[in-house]
Order: sequence, then C-alpha cells, then structure tokens
Amino acid sequence: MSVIFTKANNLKGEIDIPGDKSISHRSVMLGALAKGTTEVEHFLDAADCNSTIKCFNAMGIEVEKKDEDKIIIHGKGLHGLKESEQALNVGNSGTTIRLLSGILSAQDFNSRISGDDSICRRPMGRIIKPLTMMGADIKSKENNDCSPLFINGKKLNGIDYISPIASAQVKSAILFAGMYAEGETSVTEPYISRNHSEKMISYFGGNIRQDGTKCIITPYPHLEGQKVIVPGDISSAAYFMVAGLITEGSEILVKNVGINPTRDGLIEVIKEMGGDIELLNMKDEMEPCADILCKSSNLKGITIGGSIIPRLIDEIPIIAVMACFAEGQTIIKDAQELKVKESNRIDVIVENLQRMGADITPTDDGMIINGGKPLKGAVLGSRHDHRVAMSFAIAGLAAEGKTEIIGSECVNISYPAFYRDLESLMQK
Ligand code: SPQ
Repeated sequence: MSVIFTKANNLKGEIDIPGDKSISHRSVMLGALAKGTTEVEHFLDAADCNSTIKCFNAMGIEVEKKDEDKIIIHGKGLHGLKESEQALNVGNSGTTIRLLSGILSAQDFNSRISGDDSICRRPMGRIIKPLTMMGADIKSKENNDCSPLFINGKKLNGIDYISPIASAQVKSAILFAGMYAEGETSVTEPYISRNHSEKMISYFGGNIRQDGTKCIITPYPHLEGQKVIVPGDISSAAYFMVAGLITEGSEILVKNVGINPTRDGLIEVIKEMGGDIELLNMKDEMEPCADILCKSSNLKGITIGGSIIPRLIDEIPIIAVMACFAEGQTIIKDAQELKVKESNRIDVIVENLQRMGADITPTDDGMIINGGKPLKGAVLGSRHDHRVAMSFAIAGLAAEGKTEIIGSECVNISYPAFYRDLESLMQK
C-alpha cells in the first residue's frame, strides 16, 4: 500500500493520542503475572501490543477486550503461566520478545519464541548474555544471537549487571527475570532509559529501588491486579507536535500525552530549537501527563547527544525531519542504537531525506543536517518501519510537491488511526 501527501499549511485542531505502547505491553505482562484481575483503560489497540496479548493467551492467560481500548487481564500469579503448544509469535515487537524472554527463562517449562523478518534480524545477544549469567538456558536457532530463540526454563540466581547500553528492553528483561531469581538483582545503565517497568512493578506491589543509574529488584513479589490508565504515547504525539512546528500557520493541541522524564527528551529539544511549545493541564497519576500545544515556529539547529538520547530514541526520525526546517546545523550523536531498530534508522532517514533534497550526512552514531533549505516531494520507502512511515508523512506535508510513501500500512504497528487523525487537521 502507498499514501500520497502534498504540501499542507494551516494544520489546526486537537488530537487524542492513542495509549503508550511501552506501558500497554507492560500492563499485559504484569497483569498476567499478578493475582486477580487487571483492568486497563486507553490500552493501545495496535499490532505490537496485540502480539503481546496473543503470546500470553497461548500461555493460558485470558484477556477480555471490553472495548477497542479497554481490556481486562485475568492474572494467574507469578507461577501461573503454562507451556504454549506452539512457538510464541511476537510479530514485529522487540519489546515483547526481549521482556518475555526474561520471564520465560525462569518458568518450569520450555518455550520457543520468534517473530517477523525484522525481529529475526534484531540483536538478542544483549539479553541472552545477562540472562545466561543468571542461569538461563537460551539458544538461538542459527547460533547467531537472533531469534528464533529456544528457552529452557531454569532456576535463576540474582546478578549485579553493568549494562553497556542504556536500553529499557535489556533492563526490563533482567528485572522480570529478577522477580524469579534467588537473591536480589541489579542493573546499572550508562544513562537511565525509560523506567515504565520499574514504576509498574512497584505499582503492582513489587519491591524495586533506584540508586543513581542502578536499579535493584527484590525477588518473589506478591503482585496484585490493578487498574491501569495508560497515558497517550509521546512517541506517537511527536509527529503532530513537529507537524505543528514546521508547517506554516499551524496550531495543534495533542491531548493527554505521557511526559515521564525518561521519555520527554523531545520537549527539551523543541524548546532548545526555539519551538513554540506549551504544556497544559499537567497531572500526575501512575505516570505524569499533559496536553501539548505546538505552533508554527522559526527553529534553529542544535547538537543532540549523551544522556538525552535514550529519552528520545524513538523520536529521532521525526527530529531529523524537523532539523531540515531549522536554520543552521543539527548534529545527532551517540545514537548508534538507531541501527538495530525495526530498520537501520540512520540509513533510512538519510536515504529518504537525501531523496527529498536535504543536506544530510550519516555518521557512525547519528547524522549531521544542514537545515533551512526547502524539501521537495519524492517517492520514499518505509522499510516496514512504522516510525519511518509516520515521520515522512509529516515531511511530505511540509515539502514542495508530491511525496509518496510505499509500505505505508506499517503504521498499524503502533498507530492504526494515524492517517485518519492527520487528515482531521487539514482545512477542508
Ligand atoms: O518494541 P520495539 O519494536 O523495539 O519498538 C521501538 C519503537 O520504535 O517503537 C524500537 F524500535 O521502541 C522501543 C524503544 O526503542 C520500546 C522500548 C520499550 O518499550 O522498552 C524501549 C526502546 O528500546 P531499547 O532497545 O532502547 O530498550
């Protein structure tokens, strides 16, 4: 499938952003491992989170869909999962395969877990190594540290792991395994990555504490089912925030967006680039959230690197688009993790923006963009990466001429209503 965009100014209106993908995944996982029922509101009804539900269904967990964004999980406690007859299929979801591997490592049964072509290319050595240190038995089919993975459930022991990368998926896989290990488990990261697992494990009754960039979990928690209200996903809001900033005469209000400090790097970047952004109606329930108003702005280039990178890693494709509309140079560095996402995001961002006429050079850990020159429409591939398709839809609205995005349906991974919501902002 492909979609076509042409230049559109005066984008106006409000968007209710779908639920946060990271929190939705974790609500199913913790709901399944808790005793009693967990009711989740504003759950993200998209392909990735539905893959997580299907994996738990296959292990005997009933999940009722009350509404498209309301689910009830009938938890069976920490030791209530049963062996799946078939291989567990995570589809396109890196979060599902990595977090679930932590849980499966400690079960008293064996599992096979795999996903689509993109998942089978993504590195799993980063979780196999620490989980093996805990006593796990995980083999990859081709011995290449990629899925399919074969996990023989074992008794685990706690470890103190110093992670070479700031990755919430690595940290969470270890913390989930740590719930079943003999003794405490800790993970120390170079910088703090998103902390939804830590917050939610505590919210469900687990004992977890933070000491700088080190996070420590006590095993065998008594997890109890909870009511979870998922905030809107800042990674999905990002496309509308940037659309409001880079198209002329625009004013877009994105409502109820999660602004957890481990996820809000984009807001900081927009402010530093001189963007007109306002946070309204701030509230703090399980996670902090706010309405975010963005208006057309004159932006300037900046350098983005270091500890802010894990706080905006999934927003870098749309930040690169925004940088093309900023005066001067934007440098994105320390972001080599982009190479191992759903696609090699450094390659695809650079290739597509060059096709649109941008002055952009790839580097080993990011890219350099000389902005302020108009983009022109082009035919672009999504490489089946949802964040690429959505970022270039916004680029297409701000570019001269016609932009066609091939493989546009991949937005279903995290935001099935994306094109409809975008259209709602266009003046009829
Ligand atoms: O789940 P998946 O496929 O890895 O999704 C992505 C995305 O763009 O939606 C990454 F490609 O988000 C990750 C994110 O990059 C979701 C995530 C999480 O929920 O824990 C953490 C980040 O990955 P990592 O490897 O830095 O921990």
